[in-house]
Amino acid sequence: MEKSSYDAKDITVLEGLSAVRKRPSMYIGSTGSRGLHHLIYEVIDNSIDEAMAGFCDSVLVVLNADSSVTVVDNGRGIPVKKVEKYDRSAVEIVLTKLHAGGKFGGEGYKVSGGLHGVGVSVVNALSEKLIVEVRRDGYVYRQDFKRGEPVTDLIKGEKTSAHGTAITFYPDREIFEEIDYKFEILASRMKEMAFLNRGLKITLVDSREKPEKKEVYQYDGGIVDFVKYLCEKKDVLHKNVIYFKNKADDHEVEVAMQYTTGYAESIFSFANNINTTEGGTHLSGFKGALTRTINDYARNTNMLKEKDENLSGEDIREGLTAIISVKLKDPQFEGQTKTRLGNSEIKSFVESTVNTKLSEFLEENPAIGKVIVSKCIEASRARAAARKARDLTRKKSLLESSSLPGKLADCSINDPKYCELFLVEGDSAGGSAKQARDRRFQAILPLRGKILNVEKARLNRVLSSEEIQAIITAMGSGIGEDFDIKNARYHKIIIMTDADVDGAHIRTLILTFLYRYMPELIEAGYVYIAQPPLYQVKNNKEVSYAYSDKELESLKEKYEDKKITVQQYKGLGEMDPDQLWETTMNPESRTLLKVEIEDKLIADDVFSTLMGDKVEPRREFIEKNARGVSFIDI
Ligand code: 0RA
Repeated sequence: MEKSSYDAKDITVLEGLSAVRKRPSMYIGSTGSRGLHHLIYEVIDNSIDEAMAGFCDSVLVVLNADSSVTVVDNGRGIPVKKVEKYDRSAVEIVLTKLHAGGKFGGEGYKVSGGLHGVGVSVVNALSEKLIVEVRRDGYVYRQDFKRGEPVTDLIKGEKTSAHGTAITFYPDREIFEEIDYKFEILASRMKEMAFLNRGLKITLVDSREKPEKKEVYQYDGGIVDFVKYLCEKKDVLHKNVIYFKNKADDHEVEVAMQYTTGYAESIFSFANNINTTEGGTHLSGFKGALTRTINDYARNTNMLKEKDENLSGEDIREGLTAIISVKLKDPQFEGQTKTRLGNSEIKSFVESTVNTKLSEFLEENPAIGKVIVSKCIEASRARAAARKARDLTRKKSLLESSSLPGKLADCSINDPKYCELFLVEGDSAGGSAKQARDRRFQAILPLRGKILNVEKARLNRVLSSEEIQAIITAMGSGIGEDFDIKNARYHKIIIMTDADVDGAHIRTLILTFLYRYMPELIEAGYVYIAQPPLYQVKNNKEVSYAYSDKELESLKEKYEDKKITVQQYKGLGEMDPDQLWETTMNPESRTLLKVEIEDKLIADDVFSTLMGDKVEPRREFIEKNARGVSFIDI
């Protein structure tokens, strides 16, 4: 009989873990690197929940040499008693039933219900092997699983007075494309978790390396230490971080903030330790209260006169680094990536907390109040000047028939979906690219020399830079408050610079500008980096290209006994247009690197380190990352 629709039997089957193995991406997002790391977060989140509930102060994460991962905590341990309804231990239920964890957990705040929120059973389903060890009620208990199915009972072992859970899992090679954990990605997340849970000790060990690598994160200052850390590479406007917290029955809030002399707004919000990158009620409560409190204070102290307009939210947030962390019993996550907090009660709670506590702080610290308000007023003046300049350019564009930059060689197709804009370093490479391109859908904008470092400049100066103006008008999508992605004239913007130090610098300058002023382009996946070859290898008439030293080595091996000539390309200009087309621009044969923001916090940090005022952190960063990892891999 042919089956055309699901019946009741199918649905009960789907409740088990086989559904997870059939469609892993539905549960963990992907079976690539992100999904793989997701498994680790899922397990850790359960340990963090124990910490938030006050039962756990230490978590150990070990990346084992055999590609397994062990997570150990000193929480209560998963309950070992039999659950009557299923006639199995709670341990087994938690590890084999979807969403079972919460059912035994009681009242506390939870990370594990949030972004990841699928439960350790999903990790079990996607693991070749998983071993759980529980220390609880005086004994050690152990159970083994294979691809989500128990292969032993829960076995009671030796006596112990300790308590906690240890889970070791082997991600399934049938499911994951590649099993390669990235220490730095895990490290930054563990660090974040430690900042958000004051006092919690998180240890990350990489046993794949000899000697093994070990880092310990533990911050007695909590999010105050977080803000200090984020500001380490910036010049601050006042010495101490401003901090306040407030608690009610079902929720609590903590805010830490510090003004820097810079121009970027670096505010990060969290709900139950989940980075709410889409913001939400807690963030808008904070922003509203901040704007109101600073304006009130500025008026009360007569720094804003009666005739003056109010300072805008943007003026007030310029140069501000802040962490807003709320914890709530019943978080509602909304938005495309489920990272926007929806609970409406939180907005007024955060608002009234910030209104009260920040005005108190300003009253008690008038010297700090003064430098902050002065900075905001300065920002407001600069913004007014920028607006004037922009209004002028807008008028100009109405008057002139073509307002596109003169240096732009535009493409002939009008549909942005198919159009590509190449930002090319230097006029000579720009010339080759213009000859090489397919003019139907590829536009070329040559940029002269180093563009302005926007990390060190305010909007009005940014807007008066000729090269940046050219990028803005060519893209057509506006900037800052005027930005609208719907007006983008190209859906691919491709940065094409030389494969040398200068090229890397120019690429970083362009990325800094895009990240700070048009982050939506990056988020939409419109920004790419061209990959020109580093070498040309010739054997008689056969020409091949190497895009890395490794590729060069394997080409040399391939032609082991034959005569070859190797030409190293120092710049795009050394390639003739045909070669440039074939190796770097032709969609059929090129590779492009898509720029993605894995974590805004890391990105913010990287840009302020690389492009900010302080020299020492930059040197350290470059020394640490110069080999292998490149800073565009964020
Ligand atoms: C269910 C209920 C309780 C704790 C846990 C699960 C739990 C799960 C994991 C996973 C890793 N570490 C964990 N720690 C605890 C509550 C236990 C109680 O009420 O005593």
